[in-house]
Amino acid sequence: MKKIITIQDISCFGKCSLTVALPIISAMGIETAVIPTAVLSTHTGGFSGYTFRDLTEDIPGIAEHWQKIGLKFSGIYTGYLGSKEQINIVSDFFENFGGADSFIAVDPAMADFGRLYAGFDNEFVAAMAELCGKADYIIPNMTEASLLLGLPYREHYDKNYAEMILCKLVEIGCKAPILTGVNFGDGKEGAAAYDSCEDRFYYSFRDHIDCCCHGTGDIFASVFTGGIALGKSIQQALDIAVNFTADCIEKTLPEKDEMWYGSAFELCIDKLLEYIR
Ligand code: PXL
Repeated sequence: MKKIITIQDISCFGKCSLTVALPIISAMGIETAVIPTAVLSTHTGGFSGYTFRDLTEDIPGIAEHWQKIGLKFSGIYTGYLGSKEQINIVSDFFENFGGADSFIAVDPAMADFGRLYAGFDNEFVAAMAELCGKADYIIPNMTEASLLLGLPYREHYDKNYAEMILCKLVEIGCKAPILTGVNFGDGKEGAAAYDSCEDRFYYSFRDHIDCCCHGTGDIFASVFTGGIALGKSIQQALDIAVNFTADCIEKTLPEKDEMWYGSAFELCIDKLLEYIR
C-alpha cells in the first residue's frame, strides 16, 4: 500500500488543508499520515476572529520519533505552512525522509487572486521559494507562481506566458511545476504542467465554472499528489485532478450561499474513484 505524509494545518471548520487532504487521499486507497502544523478554529479566507495555535515546536519531535521507528513514505506533500520557521523545519524533514523512493510535492498555499493570505509577508514568500526548489512537483496558482518569481500578478495571459512562467519555476529548482487555475479567456479552466526531465508541457481543461469556492487548490493538490503516488503519469494525474476539482465546484453551485467556506467534495468521491480506475 502506498503511504503519503502530508504536512499542513488543520482548520477545524471550513474545508481546506488537512480536512480535505486526509479524506481525499485516503479515498484514493493511499495511507495518509499527517503532521498538523497549526490548529485554527476556521481557515483564514472570509472568517474573522479565528484562533491559531502554532504547532511548530511539535514537528521536530514527531520527525525524530518516526526516524527511530524507521517510517518511510512514497511521497511527502506539504500545503499551507504557518511561518518561516515552519518552512525551515519542513525543509529538514525533506532531508530526513526524502530520497530516491520518495517524491516531494509542495503546494505553496499562500495567495490567490493577486493577494497574499492574511499573516504572510515577503520573507515568507522567499522562504517558500527556497522550499519549492527542493521539490519534485510544485502546485502554485498564478498568484503564487508570480510571487515565487518576483513578477507582477497578471489576471489575463496566454499560453506563451503560462509556458514562460512554468520554465522560470524550474529555474528555482523544482523538477515539474504544475500551474493551477489556468484560464486563457476561452471559456475553459484547468491546469498546465512542465516536466523538465522530459522537456514537455501538459494541459488539462474543463469548461470554466463561474464560482469560486474555498479549498479547491487543496483539493487539486491532494488529488494530483495521490495520482502521482498511484503511479499515474503527469498527464493522467492532471486530468484526474482537473476533472475532480471541476466536479466539486459544480456540486457546490446549488449550495453556494451556504457553503462559501468550502466545496461539496464529499458528494463527488464516487467520481474520483471512477477516474482513478
Ligand atoms: O486553502 C488554503 C488554506 C489552508 N489553510 C488555511 C488557510 C488557507 C487559505 O486561506 O487560511 C488556514
